[in-house]
Amino acid sequence: MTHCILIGAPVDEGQRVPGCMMGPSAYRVAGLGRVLESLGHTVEDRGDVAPAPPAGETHPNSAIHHLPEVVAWTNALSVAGRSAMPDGMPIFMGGDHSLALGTVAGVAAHAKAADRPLFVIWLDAHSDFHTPETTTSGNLHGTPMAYAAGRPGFAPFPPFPAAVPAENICMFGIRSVDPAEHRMLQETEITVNDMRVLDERGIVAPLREFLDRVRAANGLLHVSLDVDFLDPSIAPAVGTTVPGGATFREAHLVCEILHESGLVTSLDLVELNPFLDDRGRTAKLMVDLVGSMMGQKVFDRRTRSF
Ligand code: HAR
Ligand code: MN
Ligand code: MN
Ligand code: MN
Repeated sequence: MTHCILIGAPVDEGQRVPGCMMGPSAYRVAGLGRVLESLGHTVEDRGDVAPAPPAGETHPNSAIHHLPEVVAWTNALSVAGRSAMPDGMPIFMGGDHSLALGTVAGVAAHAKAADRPLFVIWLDAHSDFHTPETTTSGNLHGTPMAYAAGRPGFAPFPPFPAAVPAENICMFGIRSVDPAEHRMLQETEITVNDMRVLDERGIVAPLREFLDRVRAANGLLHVSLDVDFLDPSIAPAVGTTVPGGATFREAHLVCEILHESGLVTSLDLVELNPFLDDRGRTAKLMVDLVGSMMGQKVFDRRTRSF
């Protein structure tokens, strides 16, 4: 039984397709809390985080937009994440992926204080490994993984509390990487399980390899689940669809194995844009995936329900 702490992060400023601000409401409407309770967990909804007024930070890269807003979200979500960690498992309901600048920072600050290593699983079509200096789109949702890995070039943001070592980062589902990200990723030991790896090896072996390392190190494990990890045919409600994503069963299998591991300590749900959804189906799928990650079985022998 886990104490699940729902934290709304209606961040919309890290990209240019309005609607992610409706994400937290969509997760509540789709029954995220009810599903968690039905699995025997306790649920505390802390409402939506409210950032301080933006402070006016600037950056020489003129492509960047909404920098002060994203810095304000980063500060507020870092505080919310750090203070939730000792109480249970925070589930951050996004909001675009720039929210992870704050959530991973907060979780990393907690890990540092608890003297435990932090590991990150990034389930995404994108590597989100730009820095504010390298982004050409100016969309800061393309940067959180580089921030967490301690890449230089994040000057307008607060210093990252304790960089996540490259060996502790594992990406799945990757199929859209910009040239600058590709160059920087090649300099690191980050495990990039792109779709080719999943096609060839399947998702189980690479995931279990990583989870074994988390367990051996007694690590904390943050999972960041981007809607565009999923194939757009099953998850249309996202501003940056990329064909060739994870199937329904691949995604559930990842979540089921994560549950079995017992290792997940915090979770981001990001990039859901309910305005683009088809009668709530993407929101419902994301809620079902969280259900699998928290113990829902395909066939549960106890309840004999499918
Ligand atoms: N790499 C591209 C950019 O920086 C696309 C980033 C898209 N990121 C997300 N989250 N949708 O993964 O613009
Ligand atoms: Mn605006
Ligand atoms: Mn992303
Ligand atoms: Mn993405």
